[in-house]
Amino acid sequence: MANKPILHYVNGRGRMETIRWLLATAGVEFEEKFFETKEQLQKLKESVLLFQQVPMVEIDGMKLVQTRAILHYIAEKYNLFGKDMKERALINMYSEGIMDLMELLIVYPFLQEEEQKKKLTDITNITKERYFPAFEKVLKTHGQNFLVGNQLSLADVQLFEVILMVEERILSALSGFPLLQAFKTRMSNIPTIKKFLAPGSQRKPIPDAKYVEMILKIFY
Ligand code: GSN
Repeated sequence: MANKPILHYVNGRGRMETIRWLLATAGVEFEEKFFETKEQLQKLKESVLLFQQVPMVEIDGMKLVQTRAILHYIAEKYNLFGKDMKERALINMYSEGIMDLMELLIVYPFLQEEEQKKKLTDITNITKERYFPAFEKVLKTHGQNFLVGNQLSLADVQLFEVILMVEERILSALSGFPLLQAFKTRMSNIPTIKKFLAPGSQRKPIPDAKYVEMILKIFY
């Protein structure tokens, strides 16, 4: 049997969390190697990180860096990347939009308290006026269960992840988006996703002050 992928990152969400989500959804078991100090990261940089950056995933004999490259490889390998070029273009387009929104939520915990207040208003507005209406419209237009080709893809996994991320910060974010609410319920009921959502999985918790401190200590 092939070796399990090994994920090299800190013990927190950051840019690795979507990779965890994708593997978990595909039903792929993975190992994690966490670094906790600047020195441990430095060692990795000097040995295996092509651009001296994480996330890094050891998979199928490769040491892959660059989040998108990793996501695309896993999506392709596990049939979560559409069935032709056009479907892939749509999946990439949706995925990039979701990542733009995700980036705002990833950065949010690192802001000062005053900045956070303003940023939360910005995130609320952009979510409710740009991103959620866009995906509600996609689902409405084709009337299917998933974003592309009536089949689960990378874009669905990311949309589901970002919905949960937004709801952690803005409780009523999905109100007024009935198709996204139904999408969320459908996704939650996929057995591999259900398992990842359950306590004890490799899913990482919402970033707290301790996480922020750890990241600042290691990376800065
Ligand atoms: O998407 C990617 O994987 C890259 N385009 C960016 C990765 C990145 O910025 N990694 C940072 C940590 S922030 N999130 O994981 C990193 O490894 N910084 C160390 C450094 O010296 O640049």
